[in-house]
Amino acid sequence: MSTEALVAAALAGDRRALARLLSLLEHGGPAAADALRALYPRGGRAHIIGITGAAGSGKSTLVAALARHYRDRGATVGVLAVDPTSPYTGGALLGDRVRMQALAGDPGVFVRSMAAREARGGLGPATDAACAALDAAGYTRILLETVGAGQDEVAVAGTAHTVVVVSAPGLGDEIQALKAGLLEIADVLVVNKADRPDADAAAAALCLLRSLGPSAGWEAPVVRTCALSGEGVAALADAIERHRAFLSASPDGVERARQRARAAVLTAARAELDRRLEAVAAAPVHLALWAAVVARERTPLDAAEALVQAVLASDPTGEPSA
Ligand SMILES: Nc1nc2c(ncn2[C@@H]2O[C@H](COP(=O)(O)OP(=O)(O)OP(=O)(O)O)[C@@H](O)[C@H]2O)c(=O)[nH]1
Ligand SMILES: [Mg+2]
Repeated sequence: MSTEALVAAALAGDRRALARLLSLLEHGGPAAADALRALYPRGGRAHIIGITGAAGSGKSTLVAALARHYRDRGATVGVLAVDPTSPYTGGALLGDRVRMQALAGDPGVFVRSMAAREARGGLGPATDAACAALDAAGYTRILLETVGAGQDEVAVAGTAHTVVVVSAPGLGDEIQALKAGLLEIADVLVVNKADRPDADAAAAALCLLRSLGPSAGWEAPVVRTCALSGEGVAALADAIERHRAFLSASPDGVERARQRARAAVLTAARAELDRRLEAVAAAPVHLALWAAVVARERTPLDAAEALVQAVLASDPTGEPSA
């Protein structure tokens, strides 16, 4: 099937074509670029919701619960689980198998895991491309789960319209979140596992931490959820919708769109530069360069400069130009 036909089939609702399209986008290269060119003008309607936070806080369970909630209200849902280390498989994809099984076979839900090895935070050009594909295919809510907490997780703000930072009582997450800069990117703060006795204390701690930060414009609400029972999930969805409304009605939304675009372009540019750098470095002509560094005739920094010059002189396929 040609790329054009694949895109057409995916947009017409063929799920297997969509799955193949996502693989093609993940793989990258000229076919992916062609596909994305066809997809991009068709998107812009989906609301992308980043779900991030500490490992084990219940992100996957919450994603499943949110997906169910959106389905009950007639919205179509795309789910992207991004794990930089271990690709999930089928049933193990989301924490709550039962909930996801209830969604399996529902044509209004499309679940995909991505083993985005290439980028910080597990997010890369392939993630942006996958969002664009799900968006163009008509999924109106895209849930993007990133794994673990850490500095890299901040990258989700470059892709998502609304960032939900999930913590749970007893994990010491409030402090961890602050350290990792997650508090700064949070549009909605969730204390999940609200069925636990120390949930109130965790929520109070988060409210306190939030009050220490800047509060111009949007102040992230703190929502308590129990993803297992579904309690609080409607309130979370409400908070997300309020943030969506806020974005569409304020200059912050315009600025944020610009920042997202910038992040997407820089992410893609970095990946492309890296690809071309690797291609150029693989040319035998550079063996002399490594040898010069071994012989201490050149510093790695000076050799790097020579390599950068070679990249700049190369054509986009990565071949050094004659
Ligand atoms: N008590 C309680 N347990 C929960 C709740 N939500 C999730 N869990 C449990 O917490 C554990 C971790 O849930 P996951 O949804 O896999 O958490 P996660 O944040 O996606 O985990 P990673 O993706 O590994 O970082 C599972 O055993 C869930 O059943 C909740 O609201 N209450
Ligand atoms: Mg998970």
